[in-house]
Amino acid sequence: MKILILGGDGYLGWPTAMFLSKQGHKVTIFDNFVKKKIENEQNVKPLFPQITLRERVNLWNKNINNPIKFIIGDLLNHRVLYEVLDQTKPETIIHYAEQPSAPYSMAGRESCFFTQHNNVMGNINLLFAMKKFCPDAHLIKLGTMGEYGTPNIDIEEGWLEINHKGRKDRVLYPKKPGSFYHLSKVHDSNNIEFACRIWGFKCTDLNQGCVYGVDTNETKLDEKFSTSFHYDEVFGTVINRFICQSVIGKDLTVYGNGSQTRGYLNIIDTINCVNIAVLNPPKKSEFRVFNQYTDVLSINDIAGKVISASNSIGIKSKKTNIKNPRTEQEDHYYKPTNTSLIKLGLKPIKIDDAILSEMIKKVQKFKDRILVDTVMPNIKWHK
Ligand code: USQ
Repeated sequence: MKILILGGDGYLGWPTAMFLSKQGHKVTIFDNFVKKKIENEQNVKPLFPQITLRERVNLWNKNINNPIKFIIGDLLNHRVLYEVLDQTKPETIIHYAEQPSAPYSMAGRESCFFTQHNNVMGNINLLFAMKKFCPDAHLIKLGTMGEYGTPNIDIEEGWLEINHKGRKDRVLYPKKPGSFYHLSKVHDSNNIEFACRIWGFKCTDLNQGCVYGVDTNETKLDEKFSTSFHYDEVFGTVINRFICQSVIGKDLTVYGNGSQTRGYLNIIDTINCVNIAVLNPPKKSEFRVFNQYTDVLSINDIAGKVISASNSIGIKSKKTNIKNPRTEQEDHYYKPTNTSLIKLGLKPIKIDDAILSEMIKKVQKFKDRILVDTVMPNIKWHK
């Protein structure tokens, strides 16, 4: 299959590119390195040393018959995008190319504007490019469980059957996101659903939980294939942050009372889920939503598991409750569903001591690279 991966340099994009290339697909990566620019701006950096994407691709291509292609470009530049879609005529497009940090989007007007402009307009350029050059391609879009927020009713997979004044309809599930970043993904979902309904596109919106993990089968092949793993307050997701905090002997930063509950998944399952979507495209005109997580846990549960895994390998670790820098519900109802991917064959990887200990051991090797100043949260939701 000809597969275009937008945002192929990132935490998820790069391992996905290697995995799909190994399956024999013709993979093209498109990336503008904007995350690297924000890293410099915010003075944060990935934990594992990384060679450049060009070097990584060249190294990967040495041992593979179907070389990964790599194009530098920005989704906001529609001319470049048109050219890429015209030339590659992808059958599947995997869209990761968005600013992924909730805190960054809440840091101020400029970073909020950048997040929404980059994410929403980039996605619109993509929809128009697809309409012109590959309207039958399957768009797989990385959305987020954070689009739903924490409603006081069960969370369905994207759609809700409603019965109103005696009549029934199926509507997009009402969204209550918790940051301008999560909100940008709600706008994307609305725009993509519109493109399916009006232009007959077929799309899968993957509403993903918080991802954790240091490695995939492909990153393990060579340290030079490491992915962009973050632990800082800007790009680090909570489990990855707690692991690094434990390794450097800092208390785990539980925001507020720690009852906040979210869906989580291992980085290997991100790839498994994307692969399932690739192999099982939706029908024409279908806007299909999968809730993509494998565990549902509170922050206190997570902290407890990281502490227990740390103890099991001789690291003494503890948590501390700090004033929540975010405006979010701490005690809330949370009952999402995630049956679609499991029905299609996903065998969930569950968070356990072994997985967390393995992460801790890998992080320990690079602990001297951890920038201690970037660990505590400075960005506040309301200032
Ligand atoms: N949290 C802590 N301590 C920390 C960091 C976070 O208690 O040191 C708490 C937050 O308050 C929040 C939860 O952990 O309640 C998750 O925070 P996060 O930073 O791991 O994740 P979030 O900012 O919500 O966004 C991340 C990804 C995003 C993805 C989303 C899935 O950055 O791309 O879409 O997870 S979800 O959380 O379901 O929206």
